[in-house]
Amino acid sequence: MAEFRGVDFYGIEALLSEEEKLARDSVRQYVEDNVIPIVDDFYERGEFPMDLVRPLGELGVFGANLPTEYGCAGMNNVAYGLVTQELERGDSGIRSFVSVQGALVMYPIFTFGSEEHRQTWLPKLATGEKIGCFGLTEPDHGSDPGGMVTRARKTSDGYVLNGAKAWITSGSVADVAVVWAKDDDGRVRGFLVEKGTPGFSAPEIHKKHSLRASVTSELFFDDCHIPDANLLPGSGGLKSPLMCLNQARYGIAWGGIGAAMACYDTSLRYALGRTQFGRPIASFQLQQAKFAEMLTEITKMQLLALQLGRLKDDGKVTPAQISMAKRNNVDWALKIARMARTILGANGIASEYPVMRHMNNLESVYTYEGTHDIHTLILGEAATGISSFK
Ligand code: TGC
Ligand code: FAD
Repeated sequence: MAEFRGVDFYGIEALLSEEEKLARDSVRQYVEDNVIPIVDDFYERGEFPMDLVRPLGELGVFGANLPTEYGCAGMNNVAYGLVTQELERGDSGIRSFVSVQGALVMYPIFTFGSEEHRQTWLPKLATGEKIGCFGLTEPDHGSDPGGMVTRARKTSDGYVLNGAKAWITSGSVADVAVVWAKDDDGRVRGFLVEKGTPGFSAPEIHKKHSLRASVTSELFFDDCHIPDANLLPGSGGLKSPLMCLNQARYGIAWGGIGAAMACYDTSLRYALGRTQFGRPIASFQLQQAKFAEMLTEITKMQLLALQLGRLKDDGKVTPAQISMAKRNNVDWALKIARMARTILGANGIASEYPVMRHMNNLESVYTYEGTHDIHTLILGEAATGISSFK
């Protein structure tokens, strides 16, 4: 099969710097050689490919937009976005692992941690020697994390955590969990909970139809004692975890482009090669309408993500702007995956092609990091000035 060259209908390539293209191309090649050939088997078995973690660390994708002084790649946000795009062209589960490690574990340690936290954790998380997870969602509090019931009770030398978190990516394989809990004053604080801490367990959730090449877990805290030193001192209020979500949602907005490109590319090659009624199915107007729609929407997704990245690099991006890109790009990635699946006919459900795997994965991506509905309401508030949550 010919090499994947990306989708660039609007000459967006010319808007990228050499460094940005280099970051994208090196990850694209890595994914082509090392992720795509194996990921479907892992997906079928319901396993995360752990052997990819250290090589991904060597590639510099973990916390890639954090500073080099902590062992990170120090990329700008556009380059980082292009990295997540290429990872998700492979599989949303691989991109999820990288998003959690960088945006949801390294970012809060960098932003709310002490200098000792940064020195201890960031270099090891950057190489993949250590793995992290992020516990915000609870069994009874998903879209409404402010209602969380996990508590951190102060003791003479630390805190005692009690509660549970649900649907936590990488939970069972993590060396450290960034856990959000309310203190005695009802204020949300972030804690580093290390694997093996008495009272802490992280059983894996099995039997998923989506993100099968990703570990998803519950986290339980049963009188789990956390030393004072493991409080993230700069954290305070629900705003702290929501700031982390901005970082992850940003990467997801780009990731959606990667999954959409994979589905577009697969279905176009298929339609050009598949003959019915004596002609390639790509020649039929009904199928051409699908390609016109896919190409247009991928181009819009790219423009949205690129300008979002430029705003982020200029320090001007707002959470609502990130919501718009996450909402739009994941929604369209899912629609494009469904369209691509129809073009492949019966082969669309076969694991020989990546389309249905992407489609199933995107159902999770549509829900996590703020559901499509929640981002609709965030944008509704940005437009009207009226919050529907209060
Ligand atoms: P609200 O009163 O609006 O806000 C509380 C405080 O936070 C501030 N704020 C933000 N700050 C930074 N970034 C944002 N995006 C922010 N959104 C709000 C806000 O200004 C306020 O600050 P202050 O100083 O006044 O205290 O909070 P609310 O309780 O009304 O909730 C608002 C809502 C619904 C938008 C929010 O809670 C929300 O986003 N819900 C969705 C939850 C969610 O996205 N969870 C994701 C869990 S992690 C995950 O899914 C990982 S997937 C992993 C993978 O990639 O594999
Ligand atoms: P609910 O909040 O119960 O929502 C159910 C439905 O109600 C949705 O359609 C929603 O849009 C709708 N709804 C809710 N509130 C409103 C409203 N005000 N108005 C209109 N409709 C509304 N969380 C983490 O903390 N860390 C992780 O690493 C993580 N990884 C995940 C991995 C996977 C594979 C999945 C599926 C989820 C993960 N999550 C993680 C959890 C994810 O963030 C939540 O699933 C998500 O925030 C939605 O919460 P919920 O599932 O409880 O749905």
